[in-house]
Amino acid sequence: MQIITQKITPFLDQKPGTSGLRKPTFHWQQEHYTESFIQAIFNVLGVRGKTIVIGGDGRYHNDKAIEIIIKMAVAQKAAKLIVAEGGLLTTPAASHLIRFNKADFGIILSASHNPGGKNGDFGIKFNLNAGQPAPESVTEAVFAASKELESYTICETEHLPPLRAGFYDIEDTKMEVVSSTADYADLMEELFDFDKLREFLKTRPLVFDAMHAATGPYALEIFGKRLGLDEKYLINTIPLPDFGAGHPDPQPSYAQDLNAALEQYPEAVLGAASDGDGDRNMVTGQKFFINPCDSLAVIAANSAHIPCLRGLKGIGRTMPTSRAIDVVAKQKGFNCYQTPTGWKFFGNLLNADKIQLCGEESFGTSGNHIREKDGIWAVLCWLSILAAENKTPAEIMQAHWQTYGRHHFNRFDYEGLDKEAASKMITAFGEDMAHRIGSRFDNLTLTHAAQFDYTDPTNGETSRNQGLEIQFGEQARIICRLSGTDTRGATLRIYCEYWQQIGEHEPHLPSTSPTQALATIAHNAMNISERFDMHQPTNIV
Ligand code: VG1
Ligand code: CO
Repeated sequence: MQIITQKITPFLDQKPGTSGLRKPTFHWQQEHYTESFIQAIFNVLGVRGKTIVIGGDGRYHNDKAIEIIIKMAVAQKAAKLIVAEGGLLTTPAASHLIRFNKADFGIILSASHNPGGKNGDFGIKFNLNAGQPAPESVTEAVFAASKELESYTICETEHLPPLRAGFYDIEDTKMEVVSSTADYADLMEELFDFDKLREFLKTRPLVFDAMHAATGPYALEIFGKRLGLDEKYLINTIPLPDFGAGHPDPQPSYAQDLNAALEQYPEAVLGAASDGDGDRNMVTGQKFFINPCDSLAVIAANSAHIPCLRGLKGIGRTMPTSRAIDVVAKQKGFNCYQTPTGWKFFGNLLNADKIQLCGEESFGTSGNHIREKDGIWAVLCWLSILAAENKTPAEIMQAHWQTYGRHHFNRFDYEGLDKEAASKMITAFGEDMAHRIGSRFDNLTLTHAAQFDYTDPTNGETSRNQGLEIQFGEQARIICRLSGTDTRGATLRIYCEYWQQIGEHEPHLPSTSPTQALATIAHNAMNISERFDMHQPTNIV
């Protein structure tokens, strides 16, 4: 097998964002581009003698990228490659495989919920040996390495083994192709009471939309085979390179198929969907959407019903995620940590056993069984709660709000902005608000306005400027930050949270959303209409 060292002119734009490096697919298809990023990862994490997990969400360019990684790892004498069958692996399953096999690191091919295909996006993330997404110090080192890269090393061969389960030798490197679903499904079976859930699903089925993404085979294995759910309730389970031309983003705007299935099967009590790489989850009752912040709070409040969460001591949420879970933590005596956006910030807290449950407003929830968010795990948590409480999701939510109050929450996204202009606008807004502490806005008093800086309590590493946080005491918050996952122009995210006490005598919800009033304050204060000629957000979640 011939080994080639290919000289290149370094690429200067391989800076990982919130979750790996994401770019339009055609960008990755440039000559040497994918190879450059892989070499930068290898240069930082090492490759000779290492064990590496490889898999992806099946989107267009998945196969090509896997082929490149295998050829480069073999040329650079990796000891062992653990590759998913067909190259298909969800992000949570990848995290598990790394831990289960004590691998040195993993490379996950995914742009998550971004659309795929030739005209969509592709991405690469890399996770360390506890299964956690590389922290900022490592992603920064990879970026630095990529900017100085002068060559990469790869072997030339037309004869790689097929991605079918089995053991293979390629030169000095061992390659094991593993079932992508079996180990993960076994883990879920250890964490939950499958007998109880099987019984429950007999009369109160779940409808699950895999959105033609990586979770399809897992849903069939876990909900179908192991929990006995009729497969008619599992929709869009065939992974497709372009997700069936859909948007594999589990949120109300893309829930048409799920809603139609829930209507078709009125006996279903829970609806759920997951994203391209299976780490996100949306849960819903019949005509009753559950906000991810509420979902996290409900899971914490009902952790006694969830076998793997018994003994919960600490929880984590990202800063923009609503404080609904803080109220639960306070009442139940759990420690509560607030981290910047992105799962990578939970890794050290989980490793240090400071938290056993964590989540993000962006439909991410997980525990300490792995180091990634986990869509199917969250659905199994909800099924466990429903099976124990014998209530509908709407009844569970209502009861929760009565006990803890309700944190209304919405995210208002403005897409396609000029990055520098948007960034300056947030800074100016922050400075203006900081001068107005104590002022009244409608019936709210401004108490705090500053960028969120985070110091990791396990190692003292600091991450600055992680979003502008504007507080109106315990009552409300507005948070502004720019997305770190977009691939075409900047996206401004405005997160609004408003707490409402729901007494026994006022169980009905207000007809208008109080978060809209907060969004209007931010929109007007930043003068978005004039500055960007945008009179309303592109999307409200
Ligand atoms: C978004 C979400 C963030 C999430 C990240 C990766 O990042 O807001 O909460 O961790 O996506 O999720 P940003 O920077 O665009 O706001 V995934 O499922 O796309 O890996
Ligand atoms: Co994802």
